[in-house]
Amino acid sequence: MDFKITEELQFMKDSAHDFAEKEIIPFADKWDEEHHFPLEVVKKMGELGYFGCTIPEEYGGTGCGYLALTMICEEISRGSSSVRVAFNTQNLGTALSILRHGTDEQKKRWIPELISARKIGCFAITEPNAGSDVVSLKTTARKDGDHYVLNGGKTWISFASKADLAMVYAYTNREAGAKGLSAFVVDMHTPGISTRDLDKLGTRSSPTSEIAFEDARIPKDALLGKEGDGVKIVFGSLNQTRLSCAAGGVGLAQACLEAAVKYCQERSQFEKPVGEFQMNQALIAEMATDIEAARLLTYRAAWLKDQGQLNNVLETSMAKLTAGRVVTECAEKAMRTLSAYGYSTEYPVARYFRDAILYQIVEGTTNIQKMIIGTDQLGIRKANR
Ligand code: GRA
Repeated sequence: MDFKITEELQFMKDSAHDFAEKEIIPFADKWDEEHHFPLEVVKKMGELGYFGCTIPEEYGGTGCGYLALTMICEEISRGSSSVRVAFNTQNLGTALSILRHGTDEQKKRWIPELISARKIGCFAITEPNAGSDVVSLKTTARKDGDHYVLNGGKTWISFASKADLAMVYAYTNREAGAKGLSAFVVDMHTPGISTRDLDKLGTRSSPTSEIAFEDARIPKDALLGKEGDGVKIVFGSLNQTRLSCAAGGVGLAQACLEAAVKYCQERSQFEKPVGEFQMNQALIAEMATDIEAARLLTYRAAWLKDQGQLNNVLETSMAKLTAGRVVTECAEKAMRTLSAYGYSTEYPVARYFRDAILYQIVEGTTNIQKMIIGTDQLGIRKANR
């Protein structure tokens, strides 16, 4: 077992750390307050190759791997959990699915645009009545000559209102059950597609929207893979997008720890720094230890993917479950450490607190991760299929 991080990986992590310090952290609270989507920063990240780690050079990527992406994603999320979402919209939930299931022509056409962030992506799975239960989604794609006609509605879709391209999951054959689900790469500027932004508690500089498809005609070459491949593509994709959530949770938890440590060192009460009090020391110790455990699970899930095990649903769910728990606990502990200053919107801890709970909701709730892991361990349904 080799826990050593290579010099190359450490360099990439440090560079992303510096990028977040300069380009994200000074502005993140203001963006959050104004619900501003920092498109220019996402584009810079694209230019720097942050979204190309899992994509080979022939399609414009760097090919440096899942662990590299995880470490970069962690550092970006330490700066702004909202900006972290771009790893999924530009790569893991879009470009990567095209790489795994698309034709050479589709790969050449869409992947370089997405990973460079010249085009903004999104992926549309969730619907008002289909959240945890993915296969119950209702959107349809009816074949009509050289086109498919999309009808239905999606909700809680990150970046949808800013997106040029969307991975859309829709039924081409409702009677066939899960085998009738298909995946499409859709031009979001197609007539018949509209979006409406939703307001939310946190992650406010990442826009989240509803999408309506009303007789939206998309060309037949928008189909990814074959008709009926949708289930394979969507579950294969969720197992990669969950990695960015695990990394994002770790990064945000790290920000919580750092804020608590700084406060403990700077704030004095009863004539000594509050870090001298054992109850605060206990909080810091718990946070640091839990974060390291979540980080190790996350790096291991990424490392397995680098070994070619992209279907490591069990290990990825364990990492996501743990990171989701740890980040919410760390946000609460940071809040307790800073108390009134944590609650004040003048410090980022209030933002961390609002952003943290998302990691128990997105990409499969905490209960869904427990279901995946529990049913695997009980021999009911193997997670790594
Ligand atoms: O045999 P079949 O033809 O009926 O197919 C079944 C199965 O073989 C079908 O799916 C197939 N399947 C898979 N195929 C390939 C299942 N898993 C895989 C796989 N890994 N690879 C139905 O399977 P099932 O076992 O009966 O599944 P289920 O009981 O219907 O549901 C399973 C489960 C609950 C785990 C699943 O639906 C699930 O993961 N739900 C959570 C949904 C989720 O994660 N949504 C996230 C939305 S996107 C998002 O949050 C964006 C956030 C952006 C950001 O912040 O990053």
